[in-house]
Amino acid sequence: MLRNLFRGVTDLLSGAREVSDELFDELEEVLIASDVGARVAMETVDLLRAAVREQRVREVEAVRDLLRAHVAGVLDEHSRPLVVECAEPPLFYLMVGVNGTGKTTTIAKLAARFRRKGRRVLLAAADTFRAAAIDQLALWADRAGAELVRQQPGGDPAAVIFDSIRAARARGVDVVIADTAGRLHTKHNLMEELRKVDRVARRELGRVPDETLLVLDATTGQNALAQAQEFRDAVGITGVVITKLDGTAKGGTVITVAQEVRVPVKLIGTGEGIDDLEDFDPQAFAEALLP
Ligand SMILES: Nc1nc2c(ncn2[C@@H]2O[C@H](COP(=O)(O)OP(=O)(O)OP(=O)(O)O)[C@@H](O)[C@H]2O)c(=O)[nH]1
Ligand SMILES: [Mg+2]
Repeated sequence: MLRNLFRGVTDLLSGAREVSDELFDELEEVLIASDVGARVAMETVDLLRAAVREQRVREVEAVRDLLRAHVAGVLDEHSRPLVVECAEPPLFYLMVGVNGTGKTTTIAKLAARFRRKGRRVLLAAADTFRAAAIDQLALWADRAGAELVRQQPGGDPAAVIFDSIRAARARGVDVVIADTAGRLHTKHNLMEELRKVDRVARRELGRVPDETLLVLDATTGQNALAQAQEFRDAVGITGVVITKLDGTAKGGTVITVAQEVRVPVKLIGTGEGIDDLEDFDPQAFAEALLP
């Protein structure tokens, strides 16, 4: 499923014959081309140079092993598993992100996963911006066997959240997953609306959401970092979902987000189907990047 995520890097390292200064310069370039942020790429290569000097490494293969271990360490540092239990149900997830990153699809995948474990799931259609968005969620709710709370298009998203939590308690639902409208992280009024959604959720739950997951599209590259910083500052995200990792050669976004935003990557999306969701495993991901 995860193939060629770091094609530029693996091509360089399998083509090179010797460990040289040029190799490190080229490595920095291909890391950046694979969407590792410039600063992270520079720091990574500096660390590698130092390790190679210290350990008197001569084989390109060993450089690749060092890089893989370093990446696994970076990804592991802030890693934390998805919260799937809570003392006072419903477990509550809020999904946020810019337009088209895969929020609604990821919700469907999560709902299906909880349903497979026999949990009762309710989806909150708090993307009230477009009628089609509500219908899309309703369709997924049907397919996944989840319940749905919706209001009229154009309604107040915070009111949908309020209704959803109340309905979940009344019906004995285990998990509520709230969809929100895609919004540009630079649009102040929309970020303000999201803060209100978050406030209402906290008030109704009597705690912060168990997960506020920022959904990032792996193919958007360096912009993912700016998105992560803005959403983190606005609503305090607990984890990141990186979607569309199938068929991209730019897996570097994952490293940049992990190192610069210091929020754990919790899930990865590997396709458009309802089963194409995996828990993020730092070691396995590092191996997929640098097989
Ligand atoms: N290849 C691939 N496509 C995905 C993945 N996740 C979502 N998509 C596709 O991305 C497109 C957008 O997905 P949505 O779930 O509607 O995205 P959204 O964030 O809810 O979009 P808005 O509600 O408009 O902000 C759809 O065509 C999905 O099938 C993934 O992991 N891999
Ligand atoms: Mg959506």
